[in-house]
Amino acid sequence: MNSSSTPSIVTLQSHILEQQSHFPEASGTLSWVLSALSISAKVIADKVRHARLENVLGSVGSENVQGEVQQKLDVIANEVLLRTLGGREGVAIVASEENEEPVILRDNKGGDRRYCVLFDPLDGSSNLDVCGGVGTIFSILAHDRRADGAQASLLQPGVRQVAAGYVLYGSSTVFVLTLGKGVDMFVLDPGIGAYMRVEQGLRIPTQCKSYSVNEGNRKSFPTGFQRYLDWAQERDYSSRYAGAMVGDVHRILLKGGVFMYPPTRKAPNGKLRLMYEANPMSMIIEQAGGKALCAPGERVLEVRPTDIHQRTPLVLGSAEEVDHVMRHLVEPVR
Ligand code: P6P
Repeated sequence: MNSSSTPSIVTLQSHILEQQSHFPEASGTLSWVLSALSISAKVIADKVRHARLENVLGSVGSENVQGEVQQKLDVIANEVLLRTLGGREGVAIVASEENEEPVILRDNKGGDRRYCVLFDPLDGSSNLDVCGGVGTIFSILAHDRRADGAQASLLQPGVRQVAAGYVLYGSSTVFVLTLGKGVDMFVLDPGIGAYMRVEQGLRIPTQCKSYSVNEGNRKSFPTGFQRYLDWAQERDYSSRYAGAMVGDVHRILLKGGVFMYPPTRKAPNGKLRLMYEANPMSMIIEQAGGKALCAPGERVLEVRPTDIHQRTPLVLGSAEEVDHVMRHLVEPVR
């Protein structure tokens, strides 16, 4: 095999520097922020893999700002991210699912561009005790120095994200990233401690007869969703639901299909958080050629946020599959 056909070895770090080289005016600040996320994910992956051995499974006996029981690893993963991002000059503010208020790391002095990083440190952590897939989801916004306080700088619509991605701690540790010019996928090689690029310019299949939703809530879904489920089941759609968004969405990114968290009686605005779950995942899916809507004709990424922990209904995945859902939401299908 001659050298031109031998695939090059590209790590996440070299990929980030390669992308930075396309922006001559770039100072490298964003690259350093992404590097902190990469290191955090390695540390979290190690702690997830050793959780049962080091007896850090289970809950801490308290609830987070969402009123959800905090797992011990939620707190540990949150601390890892706060500490690594805190060490990066380019990070002005961080906001986490686990913290009620944003953490202001640096004031507005200094000329360099800075960033806001929002994250769900360990999404789906209730799966940990049963060795299910869990993940970290992150969203990066340019810090708005003119904004009046942290909340104002954070409350930007998803279309303003400069980068977004997730890490899936599953049968392997997968890092999926978009910088606004397509989606790239990396797998951690634990032997050398580096994320190796395995896919560049990922495209989501345009259709796949598979949906992902918690059907236990079916009776409290708006009737349009119930009509869609009847329609899909009459056409032999398969159902896949892991109860952890990162694993469910990753499967759809690679295989196609549609993921939904509709409004329910318990969560009338949907359960998923806009700023650090729906927005980053929607950017990934749209960058891969899919769709992400919160209602017919309403892109998730265009929602103007009013609170960093606000929730949203969500339908995302293959363009054709999202269309099938939306068609049933707007009118009864004859
Ligand atoms: P339910 C995990 O708690 C999470 O935030 C997402 O990862 C997941 O998609 C959803 O909630 C699962 O919620 O109500 O189906 O258990």
